[in-house]
Amino acid sequence: MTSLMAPPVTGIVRGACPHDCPDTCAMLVTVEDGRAVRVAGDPDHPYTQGFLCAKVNRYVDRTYHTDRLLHPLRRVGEKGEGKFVAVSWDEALGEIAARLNEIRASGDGPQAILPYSYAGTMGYVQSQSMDRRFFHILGASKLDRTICSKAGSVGMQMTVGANVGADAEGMPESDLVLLWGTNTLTSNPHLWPFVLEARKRGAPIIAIDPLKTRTAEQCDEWIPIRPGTDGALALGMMQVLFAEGLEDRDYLERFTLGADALRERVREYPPERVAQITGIPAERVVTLARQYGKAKAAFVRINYGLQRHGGAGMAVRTIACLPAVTGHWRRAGGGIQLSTSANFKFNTTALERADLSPPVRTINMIRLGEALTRPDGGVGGPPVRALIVYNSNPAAVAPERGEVLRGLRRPDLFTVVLEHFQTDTADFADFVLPATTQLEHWDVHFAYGHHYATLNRPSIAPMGECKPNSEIFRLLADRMGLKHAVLLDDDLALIKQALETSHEKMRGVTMDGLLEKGWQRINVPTPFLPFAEGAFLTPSGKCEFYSQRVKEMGLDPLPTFTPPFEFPDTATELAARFPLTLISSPAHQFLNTTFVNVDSLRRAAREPELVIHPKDAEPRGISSGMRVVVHNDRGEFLAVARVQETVREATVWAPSIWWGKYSVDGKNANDTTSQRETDMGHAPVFYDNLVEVSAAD
Ligand SMILES: Nc1nc2c(c(=O)[nH]1)N[C@H]1C(S)=C(S)[C@@H](COP(=O)(O)OP(=O)(O)OC[C@H]3O[C@@H](n4cnc5c(=O)[nH]c(N)nc54)[C@H](O)[C@@H]3O)O[C@H]1N2
Ligand SMILES: Nc1nc2c(c(=O)[nH]1)N[C@H]1C(S)=C(S)[C@@H](COP(=O)(O)OP(=O)(O)OC[C@H]3O[C@@H](n4cnc5c(=O)[nH]c(N)nc54)[C@H](O)[C@@H]3O)O[C@H]1N2
Ligand SMILES: [Mo]
Repeated sequence: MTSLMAPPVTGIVRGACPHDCPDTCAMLVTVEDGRAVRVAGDPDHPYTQGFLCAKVNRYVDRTYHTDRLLHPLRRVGEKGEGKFVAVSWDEALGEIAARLNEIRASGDGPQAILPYSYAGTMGYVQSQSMDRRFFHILGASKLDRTICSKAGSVGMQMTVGANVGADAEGMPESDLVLLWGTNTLTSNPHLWPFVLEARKRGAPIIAIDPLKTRTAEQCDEWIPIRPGTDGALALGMMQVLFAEGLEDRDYLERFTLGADALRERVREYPPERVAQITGIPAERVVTLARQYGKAKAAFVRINYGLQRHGGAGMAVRTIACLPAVTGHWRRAGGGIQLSTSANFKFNTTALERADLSPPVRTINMIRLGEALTRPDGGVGGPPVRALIVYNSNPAAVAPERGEVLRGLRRPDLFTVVLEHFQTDTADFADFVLPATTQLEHWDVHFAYGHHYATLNRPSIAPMGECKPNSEIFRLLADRMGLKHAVLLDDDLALIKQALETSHEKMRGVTMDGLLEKGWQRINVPTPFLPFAEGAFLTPSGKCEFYSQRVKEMGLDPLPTFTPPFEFPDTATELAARFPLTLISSPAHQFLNTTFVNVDSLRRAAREPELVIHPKDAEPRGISSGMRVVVHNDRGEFLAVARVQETVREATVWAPSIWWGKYSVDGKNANDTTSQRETDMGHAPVFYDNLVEVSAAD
C-alpha cells in the first residue's frame, strides 16, 4: 500500500491545481527520475479539458525556482529588511514553541496569538485541518476569513439560500450569456470553452464591466458600467421585465417570496434613473432587460470582482433575483452562478474540530492593520503579540497596507511565516518555515466553478527541508506540549476524515474512486439545475425577494441600490479631491501575489501600470509611459501610465497584485485601499476606492 502511495520515480501523477480560482484543474504531472518535468491539464476532465492557464503552466518553474525557501530561517536584520540565516528545524521549532508558550502562559493568554491564512492553497489538508486543530486546542484568537468572497456569498444566501448556482456544463444550452463583473479569460479561463459553445449555438455574449478587459474584448458587446452600481442595473432590468410582462408568473407564484413587494419596489428604478446611477444609456437598460426577458435560459456569470464595494451584498442579492423573475432556473443554461462551492459537503467539522476551541474573540482578516496597531487587537481583549501566517501574503494583499506594515514592524510582535518564497510578508518574520508545494504533498479539493472533487497526490519528494503545513503544525503542537489525539492524524487520515460523510451530494465520492481516477463528480446531475423546481435553500424554501434575515441585519428587506462608500455622487467632498475610482483587479499573469516572482510571468506583466482614459489623462498632463503617483488620504503608489479607452471615464485600473519589493517605491495598490467592511459579510471594499492621479516628476 505505502509503495503505491509514494511518488513514482518516473511516470504521470494525478494532481490538482491548488490555487484560488474557480477552475480547480485536474493536473497531470510528468515525473522523470524523481523530478517533475511538466504539468498538463487532464484531457478527460469535463471542465479542465486538457489545458492549464498561463500561470500554472509555469508550476514546474515555480517549484524549482532558485529562490525557493528550502530551510528554516531566523531573522537577523531589521523587520522588513529581509536578512535571515538558516537554522535547523529543531532550533526553529524549539524557539517558536518557547515563545508561544510564554505568551500563552502570560496574563494576555493564548488569544494574543493570531493565525493568519487564506487560500494560497485551497486543499483541505493544507489549509483547514491540522492548522485549525492546532489553533483551536491552543485557544488562539479566531480569524474571520472575509478577504475574498464573503459579501457575495452572504448576498446569495439571502436570496437563494446558499452559494450555489447554475452549472457551467449547462451553458452551451443558454441563449444569452452575461459575464457580469468577471474577467473570465483571466480569472476563470476554463469557463471560456462553454461560453464559446453557447456563442456557436447563437447566444450573444455580453460583458458588464467598468473595464474593457481581455474578456470584454472577446465579447459581442461591452457595457461599461460605473463601479458599484450593478444593483441599480438589476433593479432597472426588473422594472422593465415587470412593466412589459416578461416575468414568469407561474414560477413567481410557486417558488418565490415577496414578488408583489418586489414589483412595487422596482417601480422606483425607471430606466432614466438607472441610467443616471449606472452611466448606461436608458435605452440600453431597456433593451438589455428585453433581451434578458425574451431569452429562455440566460446564464448570468458573476464572480467576486463586482462584490468589492460597500453595497456588494445587496448588489449580489439583487442580481440573484433576476432568474427567478424570468423563471430561467427551470432550463439548462439558465440561472446565475457566483459559485458552486456550497454543493461540496466535505466533512469540515471533523477536519477543523472547532468544538475543541474555548470561546475566543474573532478578528476580521481585512482589519489586520487595525488588529496589529491597537492595544486590544481592535476588537477588545489582549494585544496581538504573535502572528502565524501561512497560505497568505498579507503585507501585499490586505487593505490599507501602510497600517498593516506599521503593525508588522512592531518590535514586540512575534511573527512566523510558513512560505514557499521570501514574500513581502516573510520579510517581517522572526522565523520563516519552508513549506512544500502541491507537487510535494497530499491534498483533496472542492471547487467553486464546477462540480468535481479532486485528489492531489504528491509527485516528487519534498524539496530541501520543506514540510507540509499540516506537518509543521503537528510538530509545533508536539513541541509546545499540546496533547490531543487529533493532533496526531497524518495527511491520508485527514483526507479520509474529510470524505467521511453521509451527505447525499457526496455519495460515491470515495478515497478509492479518487485514487483511481484523480477526480469525481459530486452526486448532482449533469448539468445541475439547482432550482428548476424551486427548492431554494432559504428558510422559506422560496427565492426570497423579501428577506426577513436581511431585515434583521438592519438593512432593507427588499432589493435596493446601496451606493459604494466612495461613490462620487454621494461622497461629493471626497470626490472633489479624489475623483477617480481605482480598480486593482488581477493582472492576467498573476494569481493574487502568487507567480509575481516567476520571471517570465513578471516580464509579461512588465511593471506596475495604471490604465487611464484619455479624457482623464489629458487634463492631468499624463501621457502613456509617464510615471504617475496614484494617491488618496490612505497612501500612494507609483505606476506607469497607459492612456487607453479600455477603461470607462473616471475609472482607473492598476493590474495587481504586485509585491512591494518588485516596485520602485516598495508599494502597491493596497497602499490606497481601505479597511471598511461591506454591507453584508464584513468583507473588503478593494474597488470602492477614490484616488487622484498626478504626474510624478
Ligand atoms: N489570473 C488570475 N486568476 C484569478 C485570480 C488572479 O489573481 N489571477 N484570482 C482568483 C481569485 S482569488 C478570485 S476571488 C477570482 C476573482 O475573479 P473575478 O471576479 O473575475 O475577478 P476580478 O478580476 O477581481 O474582477 C472581475 C472584473 O470585475 C470588474 N469590476 C470591478 N468592480 C465592478 C463593479 O462594480 N461592477 C462590475 N460589473 N464589474 C466590476 C473588474 O473590472 C474586473 O474586470 O479570480 C481567481 N482567478
Ligand atoms: N488591491 C487588491 N487586493 C486584493 C485583491 C484585489 O483584487 N485587489 N484580491 C483579494 C482576493 S480576492 C484574495 S483571495 C486575496 C488573496 O490573498 P492571499 O490568499 O494572501 O493570496 P496570495 O497573494 O496568492 O498569497 C498566497 C501565499 O500562499 C503561499 N502558499 C501557497 N501554497 C502554500 C502552502 O501549501 N503552504 C504555505 N505555507 N504557503 C503556501 C504562496 O506562496 C503565496 O505567497 O487578496 C485580496 N487582495
Ligand atoms: Mo479571491
